[in-house]
Amino acid sequence: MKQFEGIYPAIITPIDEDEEINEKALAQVIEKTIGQGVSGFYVSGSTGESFLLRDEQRVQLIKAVCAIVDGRCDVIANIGTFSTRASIKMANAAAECGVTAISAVPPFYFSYSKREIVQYYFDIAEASGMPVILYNIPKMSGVSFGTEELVELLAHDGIVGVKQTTMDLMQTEALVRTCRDKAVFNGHDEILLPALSVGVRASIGSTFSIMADVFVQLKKAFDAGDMERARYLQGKGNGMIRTLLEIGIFPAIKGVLKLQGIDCGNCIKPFQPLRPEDYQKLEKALVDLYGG
Ligand code: HMN
Repeated sequence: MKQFEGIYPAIITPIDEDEEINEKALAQVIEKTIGQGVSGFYVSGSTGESFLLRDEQRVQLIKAVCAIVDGRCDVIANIGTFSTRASIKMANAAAECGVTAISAVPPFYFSYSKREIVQYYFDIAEASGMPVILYNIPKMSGVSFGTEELVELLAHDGIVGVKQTTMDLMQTEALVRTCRDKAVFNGHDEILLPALSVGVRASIGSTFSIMADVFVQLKKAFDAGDMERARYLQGKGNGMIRTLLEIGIFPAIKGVLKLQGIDCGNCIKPFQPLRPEDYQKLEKALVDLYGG
């Protein structure tokens, strides 16, 4: 079974003034982060504003990322949407684009039963034949998976891993220990070091688009047993994350990319453009992170 290891930016979706995908800026973000040593990309996720994109834009995005990456690293596409049938359609389209694996946010809004959610994942895995990575993000999806439920899902041959966007490290530790042949991804960048300490080997995160180098180095330091340096780097990254969260994580990430010379536009409305005072805070956070 494929081993996933390393840093995976949950990539933003650059857009122009008409809210259409800007593939040139997408390529710039991908090249910058590949140069910093990432292991792959998570595309069309929350950071990618997937639920604000039209279906054909999501497919365009996945196709563009696969073409730009061109086999140099992994591409994982979140294909989750509101119905099983629509998710399978998106999964098949992603497979045709050449993704390494698919991932799916649990179906939300209608408060489905656990039985319905489990079946949703089994149906996607079986119909698409693609390796599936579960997407555990209770804060945004409103779906709270219990540990036993995740273990049951991970026992399915087609389900190869889970992305843990949760602060529940006790659950993450249990999954790493119990599901040894499956990939458990950390999903909160601000706890990468604690997640590594419970045995996690890969991390998907939105802030890696702007500072992948910090987290690539952090993991290297951890692997080399240099905890002092790993803690230092986690602290550096967290300084920036604090500012991003204060401003609004997704618009703020696009703001930092603009300051770094890659104009990815604003986030799709109803997200609002950043204000001059937001840029001032981001400029300061960048100086604190990388120096002036
Ligand atoms: C995605 O689907 O885009 C991501 O994987 C989301 C990712 O897990 C981020 N989670 C949220 O934004 C809720 C984190 O990278 C997060 O932005 C970061 O840890 C700061 O809290």
